[in-house]
Amino acid sequence: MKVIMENTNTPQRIYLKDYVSPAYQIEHVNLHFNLHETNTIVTSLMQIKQLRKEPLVLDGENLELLSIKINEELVRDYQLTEHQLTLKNLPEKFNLEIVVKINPEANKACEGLYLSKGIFCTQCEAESFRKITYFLDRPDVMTTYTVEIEADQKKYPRLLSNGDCLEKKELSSGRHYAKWSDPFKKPSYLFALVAGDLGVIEDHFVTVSGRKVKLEVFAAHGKQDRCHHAMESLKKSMKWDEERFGREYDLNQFMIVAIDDFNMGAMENKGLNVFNSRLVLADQTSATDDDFHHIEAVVGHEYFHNWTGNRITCRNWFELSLKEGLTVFRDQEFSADLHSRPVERIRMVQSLRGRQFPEDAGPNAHPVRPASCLSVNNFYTATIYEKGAEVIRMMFTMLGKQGFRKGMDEYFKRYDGQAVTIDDFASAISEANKVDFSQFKLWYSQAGTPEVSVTEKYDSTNKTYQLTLQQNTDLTLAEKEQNFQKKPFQIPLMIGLIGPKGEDLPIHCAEVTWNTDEKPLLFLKDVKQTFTFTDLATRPVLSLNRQFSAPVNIKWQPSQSDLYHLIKYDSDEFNRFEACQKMITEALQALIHDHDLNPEVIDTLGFVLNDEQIDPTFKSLILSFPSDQDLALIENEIQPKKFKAARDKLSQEFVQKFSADIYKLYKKHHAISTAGSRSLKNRLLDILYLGHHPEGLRLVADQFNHAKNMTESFAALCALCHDATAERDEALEKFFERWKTDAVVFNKWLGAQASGEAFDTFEIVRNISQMKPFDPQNPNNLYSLHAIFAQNYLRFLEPSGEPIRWFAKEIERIDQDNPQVAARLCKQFNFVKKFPADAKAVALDEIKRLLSLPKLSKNSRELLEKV
Ligand code: HT7
Ligand code: ZN
Repeated sequence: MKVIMENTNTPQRIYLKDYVSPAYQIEHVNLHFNLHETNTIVTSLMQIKQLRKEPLVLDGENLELLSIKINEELVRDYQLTEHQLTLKNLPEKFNLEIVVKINPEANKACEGLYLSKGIFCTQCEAESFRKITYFLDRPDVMTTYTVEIEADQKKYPRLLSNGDCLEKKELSSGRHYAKWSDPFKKPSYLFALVAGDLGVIEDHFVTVSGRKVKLEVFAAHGKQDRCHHAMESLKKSMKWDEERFGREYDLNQFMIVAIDDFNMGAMENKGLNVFNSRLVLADQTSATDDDFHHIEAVVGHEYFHNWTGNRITCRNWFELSLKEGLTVFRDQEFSADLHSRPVERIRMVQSLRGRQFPEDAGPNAHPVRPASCLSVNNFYTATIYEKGAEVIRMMFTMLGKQGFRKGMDEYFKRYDGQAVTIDDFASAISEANKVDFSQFKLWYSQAGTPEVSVTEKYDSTNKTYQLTLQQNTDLTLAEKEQNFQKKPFQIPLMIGLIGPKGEDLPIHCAEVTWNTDEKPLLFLKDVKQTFTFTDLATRPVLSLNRQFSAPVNIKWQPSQSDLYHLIKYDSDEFNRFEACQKMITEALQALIHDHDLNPEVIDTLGFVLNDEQIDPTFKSLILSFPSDQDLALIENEIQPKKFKAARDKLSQEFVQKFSADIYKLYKKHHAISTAGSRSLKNRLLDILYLGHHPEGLRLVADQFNHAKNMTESFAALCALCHDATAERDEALEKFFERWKTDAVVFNKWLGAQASGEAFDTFEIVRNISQMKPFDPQNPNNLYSLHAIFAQNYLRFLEPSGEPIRWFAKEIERIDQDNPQVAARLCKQFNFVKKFPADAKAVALDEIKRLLSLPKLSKNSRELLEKV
């Protein structure tokens, strides 16, 4: 045996172009777990086939190697480094047995096998199976698994793994045993094990071919009553995937387990999804309407991975968007089919603009298929997920629903059971529809958000309207360094022309393409193109990029009257929302730069407020004001006080002019118990409170004190946190007493305070972080307090720099235990260049200090190095 120590301080950059297929295939693996909190023994027995005559290099981290056997013979000749085990001179086929010891209790990273509140659980994506045993821990090595688990029967009555349970038995000395088998080949990142004392609810689903599938949702004892919404969402997902994509579930059982300590939202392990408990547990008293909606979408997302991710997986992690972009698209369509399509589209775009556009404009901009990275864990970005979904949505828009389904059927037919690439996906979709995607695929390799500038010319004599579109996409920092030449994108823009009465005018234009859903599309392929529309007796008002058909920024300066025309009449709800947001944003920008507020803006808001045709959820969205993050994206400097003053002024003017209408509408919807009415009345409550309505504070306090559900109570609590009043303190105390022992709801108490505008917010946040029941290692607590506070620019960017210093110290502490969570907090520095001068100087110093720490994780290092 030879042990070689690597230098772990210089993480290696990896490149997509260096991909080499595996030299060995693992045909089957049997894993045996002897579970003990501090010393678990893992025995793996792999049947291996050699594909190329090369040494076998297995991945492994934080493992204590106990023994290696080849064909039952002890092996002494091997090389061991901190991250790899190498075996040489191997036969073409052999059985390899490896025994290792691991310590789940000491594992605080929530990766590999760890303990969460006394429950053994695993998280293997992306590269953490190697923290469980030595393995070819890469997604293109797909294997069948059998899993044997032994544990103390009293402490761990449930022993779960992937697939179907084959056997259960009692062992001596209070231990017991279970054996699971998963007949489908899968990559190691989809392996899962859970052992613990859990409550469960059970149900079943009969698939389209008549198979009965047992469904189980597991959670801590006493929480079963909060699992029903997740179960219903699962059944809806199974049915929807059969109907919309012809995908039937393949195993005899499907399990969801809720865990309190989890780095992300959920994980699609084959047949055994592990969820962050905040995305499972919900009832009217503990969860908001948004939580219910989010749970349904994430249960769907993880379930849909069974086909897009598990049956067909990624060849390597650069291709992550193959499964994530596609599965986000599928979960978005699920929500749109179940609820209101326009409302869902607005929510998607708000999320894209709030998370992905800033990423694409910042130091960590990368293409949907990145070319290189330091840490694979940093791939889990809004670009891979949300922009990836937008790219698929553009295919869907170009081909129409039918054409896209044809392409998806072809994809499943060609690649089931394989690890493939984004190119493979694109070829299945395009070849099934006989279209050429060669230019379109640039969306995968070029980063940045394209800007499309609009010029219009109407000729009343010839009754023609000319639309000239020009595209530009700034180079990212990385692209500038590589002298990258960007090519024009193929941009599908759904279009409408609106007449003087608000009617959609007929479209006559040779260059328009009609998709199979009869929607008119313009394809902008060159840098600049002019499109001519004929037979227009009057000048039309343009409605471009309807449904947000392409993820671009439209640079267009319509006249005020055209903008108001769109707000009032556009038949495309998304563009109606868009026009109203444009009006509000421009009004705020005027105020930020000390210009006057145009009174017509307030009148138009009043028109929207009183429009009885508008559905309440849509009304609450159309009346929403841009956040600090939205303004940071379009302003050169973040000016938190000015941003707040502008928003407050707009609310005040609105309340002054429409006080009675807003109040009346609030009261009306307060009496209706639907999610739509709650969302509108909560928006109006905010406007009344921030707009200084004389009854504002009383209304908020009353709503809190008499809340019938969490949606009402949480909205009121958040509003109260904007001022240091006695009402705030009372409400916080009451909420705390009610929920302090609830691991999920406690996060709401944290989040409300972290997002508060009150002057003492930082002091409160810092105090909470040092007091029980705040758990300084729990990811949800850290996201709810630290991450939310860092987005609260008004209080985070205080000129003293104290909040930033505290935050950086916390990153340093967290990074030692849980690099994934620390890296997520590091992203809050992405906009450091736009911070106000004092805060910027402190932040840059702190970033430098963090980078000088020799033990800083590669996750955090990669992100901070770029800012
Ligand atoms: N595919 C899952 C990603 C995920 C993950 C990745 C890295 C570290 C921890 C993680 N937990 C879950 C979730 C999904 O996108 O469906
Ligand atoms: Zn996913």
